[in-house]
Amino acid sequence: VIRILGTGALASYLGGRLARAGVPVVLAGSWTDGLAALSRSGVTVHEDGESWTEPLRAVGIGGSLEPAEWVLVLAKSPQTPSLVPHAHRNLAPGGTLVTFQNGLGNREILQAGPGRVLQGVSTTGVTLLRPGEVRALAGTWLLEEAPSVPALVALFRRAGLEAETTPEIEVAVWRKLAVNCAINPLSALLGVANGALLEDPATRERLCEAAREVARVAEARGTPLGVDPVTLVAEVARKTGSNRSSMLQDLDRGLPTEIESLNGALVAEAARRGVPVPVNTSLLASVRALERKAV
Ligand code: KPL
Repeated sequence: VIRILGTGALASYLGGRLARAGVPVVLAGSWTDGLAALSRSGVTVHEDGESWTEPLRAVGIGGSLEPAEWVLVLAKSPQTPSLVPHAHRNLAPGGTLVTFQNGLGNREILQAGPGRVLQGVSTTGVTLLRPGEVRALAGTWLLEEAPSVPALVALFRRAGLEAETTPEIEVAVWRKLAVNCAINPLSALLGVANGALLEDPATRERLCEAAREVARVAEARGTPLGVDPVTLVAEVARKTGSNRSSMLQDLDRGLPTEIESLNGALVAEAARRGVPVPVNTSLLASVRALERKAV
């Protein structure tokens, strides 16, 4: 059994794809509206001009959970500390946890429990239209190399997802960080979908400079991105153009954002390495201010 912790956009999408391929999967979460909608009507996915609905098992995270070989953590970063006991509870012998969360530090927090924790990275852009209903723009699912991981990759592929292992998961984490530190706060501050960030020249320059700063910090800590950060961020913004970033979706719903594990963690790491990151510092301050207003 695969257990997914989370009932938001990415969790609903991944759960739906796996369930549709006949993979036994159960979502566990604490968002009552999400749980109710998924249990009542399953998940509805709009993707590639098609729409489909798939029944999905969704349970309260505090309830009785059957043993799972895989526990995939897809909840938002602010929830990670409170998820630790649930994440490790009823992990089958030899079972593994994988975090697909954005930002830095989630893996380390999850490692406070007894089970093995691996890092994953997903570049899929999913918008939650309403509880249990999402619109998805497919991306890749990268997983850290470990002996049991090819089995999970095979299940993802059976579900039609583009999945693979990588020996350089840290590089993947930092590439994704460059994307998220640039797209997420800017889209949240301006209230626009990802693609709109490329349209106005001044905004585009801030987007690109935010990504360049992350690349400089990555370089300073010995995990160079190995790709041009500007090309990377522009490509993701274009490919996920109609998606509202997860940070914008969080603000829309009055939820705390992932700003601390994204730009917050980046600014802290930059300070340790002596790398100036003025754009990220300013984005961090602005989103914190917006959060104080909204939450
Ligand atoms: O990861 C994302 C997010 O919104 O958190 C991107 C890739 C930017 C898609 O919106």
